[in-house]
Amino acid sequence: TAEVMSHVTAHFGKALEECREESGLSPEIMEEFKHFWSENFEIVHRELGCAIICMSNKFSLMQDDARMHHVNMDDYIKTFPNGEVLSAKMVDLIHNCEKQYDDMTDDCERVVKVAACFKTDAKKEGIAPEVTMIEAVMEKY
Ligand code: B8M
Repeated sequence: TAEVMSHVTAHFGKALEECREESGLSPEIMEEFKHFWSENFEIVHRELGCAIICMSNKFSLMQDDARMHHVNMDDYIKTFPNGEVLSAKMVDLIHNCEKQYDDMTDDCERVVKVAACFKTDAKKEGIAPEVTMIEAVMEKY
């Protein structure tokens, strides 16, 4: 659900500042990770892909090939309130997007494509949170 996704995003987003330097993601491109879900934020910058890889590695959510670690992602989502209602769906959506861009060899470029695909599909499925929902739970993490 969108409510669960707001928790996942609020927690995951905390790793952004630790990853700014190595990813080269400037605050001009993305000020806070909650804007990932903003209607007017376009997921197009290679630096955002690099940042997502760096952030995912903080929580062991990716394999060495910069693809999602299915078991760890499932476990991670389940650590949030009602996470068990979102985990399988989210892993499925992300994996489906990964398959569409599997031929891309630049990890950062590929991950930003996968992330954009995931945002579109999560909206279609009605599990994309509003930025205000993320703001409401950010203080918990
Ligand atoms: C990575 C889980 C964090 C969930 C927070 C919300 C949105 C972040 C989206 C990135 C999804 C892209 C997953 C990367 C898979 C790379 O193949």
